[in-house]
Amino acid sequence: MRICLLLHVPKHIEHFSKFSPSPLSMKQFLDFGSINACEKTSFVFLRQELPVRLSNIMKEINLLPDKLLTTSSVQMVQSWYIQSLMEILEFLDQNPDDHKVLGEFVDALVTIRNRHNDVVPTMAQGIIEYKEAFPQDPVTNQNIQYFLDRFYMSRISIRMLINQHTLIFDGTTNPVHPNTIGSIDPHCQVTDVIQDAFHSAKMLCDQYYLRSPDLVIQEMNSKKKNHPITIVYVPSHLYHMLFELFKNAMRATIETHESSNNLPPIQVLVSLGGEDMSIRVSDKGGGVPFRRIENLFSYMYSTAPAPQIGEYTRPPLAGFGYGLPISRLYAKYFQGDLQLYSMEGHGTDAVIYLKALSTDSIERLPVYNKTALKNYKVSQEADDWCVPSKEPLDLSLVLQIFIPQSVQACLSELSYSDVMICCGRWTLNL
Ligand code: W6P
Repeated sequence: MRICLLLHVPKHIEHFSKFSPSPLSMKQFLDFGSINACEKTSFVFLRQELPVRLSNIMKEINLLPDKLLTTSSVQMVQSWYIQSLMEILEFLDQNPDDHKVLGEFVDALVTIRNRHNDVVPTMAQGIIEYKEAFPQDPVTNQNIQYFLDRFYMSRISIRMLINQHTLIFDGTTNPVHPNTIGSIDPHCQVTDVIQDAFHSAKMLCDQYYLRSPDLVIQEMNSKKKNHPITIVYVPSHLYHMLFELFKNAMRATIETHESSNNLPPIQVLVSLGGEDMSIRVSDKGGGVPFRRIENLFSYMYSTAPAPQIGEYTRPPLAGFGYGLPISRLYAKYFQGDLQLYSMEGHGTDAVIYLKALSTDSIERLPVYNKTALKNYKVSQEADDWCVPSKEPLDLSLVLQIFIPQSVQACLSELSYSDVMICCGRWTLNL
């Protein structure tokens, strides 16, 4: 059976990748967990939808440049995807009315989730291997960014589906949060999550720097004045984003006020409008030059071999690993975003934008199609913007000419180093 399946995996990937993933809304997620929650409906949906999401992203893994695809790390990740796909396909011909089948499906999902626990560090290792083997390869930061944003978004969505099914249908209620539906809190108190995340970051910060800035929270509820702001959301996702932002804000605050006795607090503003629920985290940590902001979200530039942790060295509080790019994916997953506004010399505002209405919170999923395919064709062509040069042109040496055919013959008489040909958009330096 297994060998037979393995042989047919490429065919199954072809088949299921022809379907687009079906994005679910918060409401649909909640319906799966409501009173008339139907494990059978969820099972029948997932045994189709999980292969669709897996196959769509497996097609994109296959488009990675060979030199990256053949690293042992990426090969390992790919084998996990093939194994998990096969295990779900086993359920296609099974009876949804059989309780034993439903139980085995939950077990299979738990096994799959555990198998993929280390995908992020393993992919990072693949990038390191690749950077070491081919330091000057044309596969750019841009290509890697494009793939990993889609790959990790797909992973977030698949784990969300698995978590919902296993949490809702394991027959217990969450003893700490009895009102959650799987991992979703229909009344997620934003300020509570902010305080939790701040507290955790503060513990790390105190451990590392022996001090930490304070927190000041302000709420603006334009819908219901002076009422605590709540949203329908996945508290663990919100926590992940805030924890990351707080670590960065604390590190910046402390490192720019090293010689000062008091630290400016980290200020948080939570604002609820008709469409958005926004959270701004402000620090006075000296800011980041505008040019470097994009790099903070780059997988390529933030992939460095893990620092060797010795007796006298500790991992830094923030600024290594994939914290920020993956936090932004969590925000985008339900149609939100995460942006940084920094003023070098002063500080940084990080803003999380989330949808205020659960009807707008719909999964944002990558789909494999021709447009995606185009993005994997590495362009060898020159950029359509000039590369800024630090040396100013010595205009006295430049003879500008527009060259009619008749004059071209004369060109051979000139010294080429003195000639710049301007022709439409193009400038040719000879
Ligand atoms: C900084 C850099 C940064 C990244 C993310 C969040 C806050 C901050 N502050 O200086």
